[in-house]
Amino acid sequence: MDVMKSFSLEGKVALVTGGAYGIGFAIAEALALAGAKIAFNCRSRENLEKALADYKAKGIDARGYIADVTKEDEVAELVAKIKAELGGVDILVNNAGIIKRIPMTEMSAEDFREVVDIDLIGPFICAKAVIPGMLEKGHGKIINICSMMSELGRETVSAYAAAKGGLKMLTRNICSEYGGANIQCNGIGPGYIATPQTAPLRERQADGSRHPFDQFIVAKTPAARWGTPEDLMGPAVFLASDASNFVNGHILYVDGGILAYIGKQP
Ligand code: NAP
Ligand code: GCO
Repeated sequence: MDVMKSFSLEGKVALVTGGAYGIGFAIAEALALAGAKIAFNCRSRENLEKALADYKAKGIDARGYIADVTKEDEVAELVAKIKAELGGVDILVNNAGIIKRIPMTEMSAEDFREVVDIDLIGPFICAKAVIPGMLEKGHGKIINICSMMSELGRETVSAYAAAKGGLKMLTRNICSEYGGANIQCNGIGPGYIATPQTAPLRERQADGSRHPFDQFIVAKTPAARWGTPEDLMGPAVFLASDASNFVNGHILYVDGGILAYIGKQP
């Protein structure tokens, strides 16, 4: 077996939802570097246009589409357009996601539903849209971007934790339901990554000091740093490639060791 060739994505078509910036952009870049053709979607035309320029600047001929992952008709049209322009989706990365940091007793059911809608129902809708094509092809890779909150809770993120915990189990269920058709569905559980989504947790205080949460996370992470989207590139190529054909239903935590560590004695 040519082990290094098993990591190649030549001839494959990858859809990265929410791939306009942040983690999704880095994962899409990694899959492109491994040979895949890249499609991504987001809701904002401004984000799309800037992302297309950013991909082009990296020499990546990515196709961008406006589509909301919570809208079944938009996702169906997205998958059809990709098939017409690039070919059927071989690799789906369910990356699009939001967070709302609100104490549960102050959070409206509407806010809770919006987070679950995007972070859990969206991945269901997108997986449901691409699996038929994967069944026709006889192979497929689905990578769900989970979270520390697939395993742990913390104050103010009840909806997000519920969604990401559910996404872990959706990952295992897709594995269970379609593993026999040579479709592998795994998760990546990023630790605390420096992206726009976590910017509020890293903002400098009025006196110029580091945000208390920033200090907490660095102390709680054995690697003693925030992760970067680039830390997720290698794991994503592994789970998108033939190198992981016997890995299914697994959540690969890329967290600098935070989940393994009880924390330093104060
Ligand atoms: P981000 O910087 O906020 O980017 C989120 C992306 O998703 C944007 O491109 C956004 O574009 C898109 N998006 C949001 N809602 C969408 C929808 N309904 N339909 C289509 N696209 C949508 O987030 P990130 O930090 O890169 O995180 C990406 C994923 O990793 C999320 O699932 C997040 O929960 C997860 N994660 C993040 C961290 C972290 O520390 N950053 C750690 C663990 C897991 P538009 O707004 O234009 O749609
Ligand atoms: C938070 C953070 C986390 C990260 C990530 C950790 O408010 O705790 O936003 O939820 O985004 O999910 O893995």
